[in-house]
Amino acid sequence: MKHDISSTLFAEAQKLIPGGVNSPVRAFRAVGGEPFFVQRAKGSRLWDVDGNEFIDYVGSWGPLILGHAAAAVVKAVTAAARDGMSFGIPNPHEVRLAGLVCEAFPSMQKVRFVSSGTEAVMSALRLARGFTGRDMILKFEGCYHGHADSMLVKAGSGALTFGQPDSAGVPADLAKLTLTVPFNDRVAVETMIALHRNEIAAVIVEPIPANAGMYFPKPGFLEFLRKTTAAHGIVLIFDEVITGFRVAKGGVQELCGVRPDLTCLGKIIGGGLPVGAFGGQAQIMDQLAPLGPVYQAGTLSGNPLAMAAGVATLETIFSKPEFYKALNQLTTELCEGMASVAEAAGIEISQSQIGSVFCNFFFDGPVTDYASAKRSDTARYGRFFHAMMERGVYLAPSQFEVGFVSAAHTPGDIGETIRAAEQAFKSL
Ligand code: KE4
Repeated sequence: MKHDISSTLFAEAQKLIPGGVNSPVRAFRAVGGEPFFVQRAKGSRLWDVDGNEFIDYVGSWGPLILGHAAAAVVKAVTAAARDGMSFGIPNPHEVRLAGLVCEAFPSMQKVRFVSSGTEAVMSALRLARGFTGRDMILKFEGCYHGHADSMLVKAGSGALTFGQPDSAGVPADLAKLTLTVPFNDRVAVETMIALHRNEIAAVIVEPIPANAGMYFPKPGFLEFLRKTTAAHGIVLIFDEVITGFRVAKGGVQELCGVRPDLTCLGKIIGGGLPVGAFGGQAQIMDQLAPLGPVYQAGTLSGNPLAMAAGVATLETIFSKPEFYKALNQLTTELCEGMASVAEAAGIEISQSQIGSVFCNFFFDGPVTDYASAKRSDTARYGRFFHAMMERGVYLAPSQFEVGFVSAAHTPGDIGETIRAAEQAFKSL
């Protein structure tokens, strides 16, 4: 595969940008080799600067549920841009997007927009601390909630990919305020809450962890978290940055019926532009400045172009009653096909899928938590990743990320991917 121009660009990038990338996982360190540079993308496809074409299952890590350069989104952003790029004063688009988000998430009586998932989580944690007057946060090993200091403790995603569950630069005194327990472990949660009675401000969880690959809550676990946090005056935060508008219009909380106190969103609600959001009960949200004592702000929060992209994305989804059924069915066909060809090639994988999110662990047992996910054969995953790239399919450049199917993917894409996987598995 021709890679000259990407390689030249990467050499130049490394002189100017640490690691040559603006986010670590993009450096391909987990799978080896060098990243390609994208020239353009449309629908389910990416073209790199050397002219190679790929079926894309990363989709910018989740935002592009409609596919790349979706017509409705491009039209909305272009029109918004003609009216000005940013105002730093309220604009109609942010009110419209707030309405769509709160319609889809009944637990969100109010919402505030920010510019990334990290910023949404950071703000939600400060809000929970301000609302409760408590300092500690309880999270789950392997869950990733962005790179705010408090969250880089036994984190997933890039932090896990680099085998550095704890990041340098996070003050020990701050890290002490973040408690971590194994996901799905009720006893550990109850023990930690008993040990730190009246000290824990919030429990934050990815209701379906998707940053150490993907695994699922045991039946009743989320309901247990809801009941236990409510009993102890602890704010329950669902980090639905990945799952919001992805696994269902109303995220995991729509599927399981558990209502958190606060929810963090990102990715899809920005349609590919920088957006995050956090929201929940009005009595908590109204603690935020300018109403209350919890300060939170942002120059580009509610940016009209990002809001317009989010509105166009959500309105497109809302306009199609069968949107998720069709998308999820196509993803199931992909997963079943990949599992079948892996088995035929004698390759053991442990596959997880919900909606249009999937993960193929190179591991011969069930993956039910962070510990089992970490036992995956990451070297074999790396070889599979490159074998698929050679055959025109771009998967996540890390075993500890997930894949996404978009509404732009076609049955033809799925068939082509399964045929590529058949050859790739045989080559391992
Ligand atoms: P951002 O700050 O990257 O917009 O969102 C942080 C975040 C928060 N919560 C969850 C559940 C997330 O998955 C993320 C970010 N996801 C990663 C991919 N697993 C972003 C990709 C990257 O770091 O480059």
